Amino acid sequence: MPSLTERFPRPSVVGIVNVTPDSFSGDGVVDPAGAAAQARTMVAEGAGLVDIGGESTRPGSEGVALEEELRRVVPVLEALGGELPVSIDTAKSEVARRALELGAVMVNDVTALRGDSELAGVVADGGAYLCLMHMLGEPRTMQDAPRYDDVVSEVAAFLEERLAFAVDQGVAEDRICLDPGLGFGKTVEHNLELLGRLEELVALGRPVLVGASRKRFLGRVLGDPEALTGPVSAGVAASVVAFERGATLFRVHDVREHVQALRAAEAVEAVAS
Ligand code: HH2
Repeated sequence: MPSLTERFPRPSVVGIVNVTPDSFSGDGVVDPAGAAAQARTMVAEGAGLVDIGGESTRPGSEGVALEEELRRVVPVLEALGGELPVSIDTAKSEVARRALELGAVMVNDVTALRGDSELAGVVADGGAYLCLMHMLGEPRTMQDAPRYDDVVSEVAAFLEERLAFAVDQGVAEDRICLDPGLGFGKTVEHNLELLGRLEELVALGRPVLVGASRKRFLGRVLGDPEALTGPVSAGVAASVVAFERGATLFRVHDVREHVQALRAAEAVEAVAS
């Protein structure tokens, strides 16, 4: 199996397919045929991967039971029949195991292998790619006054430790990417600092995935202190900023806009380097 960078070269766009009734951006689709159609459209628009999730992790959310999460995502994976490159957005080993059996190639775990003790083994045995994300606290309470002394060095230290853990558990290092977890236990300033100093995470030596798309900090930057989402345009800007600082993967709701913007940014980089 190729390394993550060979399979998903910089920049690669990851399209978000939320099979949920309660995702923060209101984009959730609950019928399997609709979700599968959305995934196909995203790949046709240039996504290198689609990230399918059956549990919202928006601030304040409670999580869903295993049976319900399986009931949401398995029919979508079955409808796709292994024909698209799929990542499964889950912290549960049983959901990951079923998804890998049904053709998924990556596990995107927002708990960075701190939740389900069997998940690392499922990823290692399945030879899957893995995304390790930073989160302070848990979704229910993570936005209650998050504090860091230096957010970037603390996130970097966390990701370095989780990377070592995953490798120790048998996951091949060249299949792992790292994610600062924008919006997961972070103030607006923390998110901006992570984006602005992203090189410090890229320096850890693994591809970095960034998920700024539609997140509330973008709406708040634009002057609405109560915003629960941000506009597509600000998300595209955040992705381009992250690309310029070395990010490889971009987890987004609006694939076409990101593919176009990143192509332009790539063209600039190609002549300027
Ligand atoms: N963000 C969300 C969910 N999963 N995974 C990674 N690796 N990085 C992220 O930034 C990330 C993620 C939240 O966005 P979304 O899936 O659109 O919303 P919800 O969790 O409410 O379904």
